[in-house]
Amino acid sequence: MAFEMNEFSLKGKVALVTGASYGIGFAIASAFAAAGAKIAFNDRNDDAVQKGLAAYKEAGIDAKGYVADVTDEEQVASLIQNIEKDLGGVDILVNNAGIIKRIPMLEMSAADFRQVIDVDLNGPFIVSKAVIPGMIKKGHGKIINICSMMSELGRETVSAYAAAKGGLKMLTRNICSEYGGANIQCNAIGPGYIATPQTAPLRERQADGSRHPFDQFIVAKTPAARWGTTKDLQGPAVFLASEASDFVNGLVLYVDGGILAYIGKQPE
Ligand code: NAP
Ligand code: GCO
Repeated sequence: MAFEMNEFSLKGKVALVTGASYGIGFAIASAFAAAGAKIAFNDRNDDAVQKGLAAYKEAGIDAKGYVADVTDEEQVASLIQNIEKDLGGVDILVNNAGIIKRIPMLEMSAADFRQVIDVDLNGPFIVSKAVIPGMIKKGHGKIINICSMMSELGRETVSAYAAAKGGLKMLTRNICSEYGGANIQCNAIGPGYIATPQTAPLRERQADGSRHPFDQFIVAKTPAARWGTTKDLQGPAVFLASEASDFVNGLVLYVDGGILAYIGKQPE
């Protein structure tokens, strides 16, 4: 059986990447554009969408940007209708929009906990639910959920985020289970520690110019001995969006420089 490189092509596919004005979402959407896809993204306010549109334009990408909050079912319904009108039905969805609140559990309010679950878990449910009927009609679809190290591991201060990302791993498997028969592949990417605005507080230089202790901890805990870049996520995302992965379903592909394989540095 001959293998053809165009199995990785996304030519003519319509891809929606949520929360993709910058950061991981922007990098994934840019890779999809390079592979031939038409790009739609949303963000919660017009300012972020305009900044995103300028960034895509600078990168030579003709993306469409929309204001929509992923936690709001009505806004998401109009988002999907507008994309259908402007570009066609969504073939590829990346549930990327996410937030984190780093607060020790005993100091965290139930309202803060709920808000993280709302964006990071209810959001992917709402957006997936809005695109799956169109994918069933088309006879194919790809959904990629952006999970985390915290889909597998806990740490101090991120109880809500870990609960949401652990839940998102199971939502991934459930969408695969429920709609795999309709030729929809739902997989996830579990990024390791990636240098973006979300993780900037963990990399801030100390007053004496030395590296943040968490920054040093992550480099020591990562066999690749570095933070990930948004570029590291591009190839895996294109693979999971393309026909090359048509029999891969319900998987979390960890792109973490080896963190999950490693017990940690031995004592000297
Ligand atoms: P980021 O830099 O904070 O970007 C997140 C994006 O989501 C922003 O554009 C943000 O918009 C948008 N967003 C937040 N809430 C939204 C909502 N309710 N509706 C629509 N858009 C919303 O984060 P990132 O580091 O690129 O992370 C992207 C995804 O990867 C997140 O799901 C994150 O949890 C996950 N992740 C990140 C890392 C990492 O190390 N960076 C590792 C693993 C997983 P605003 O600008 O308006 O806030
Ligand atoms: C944290 C981080 C993480 C990462 C990422 C790891 O405070 O521990 O922000 O949660 O962003 O999700 O995969």
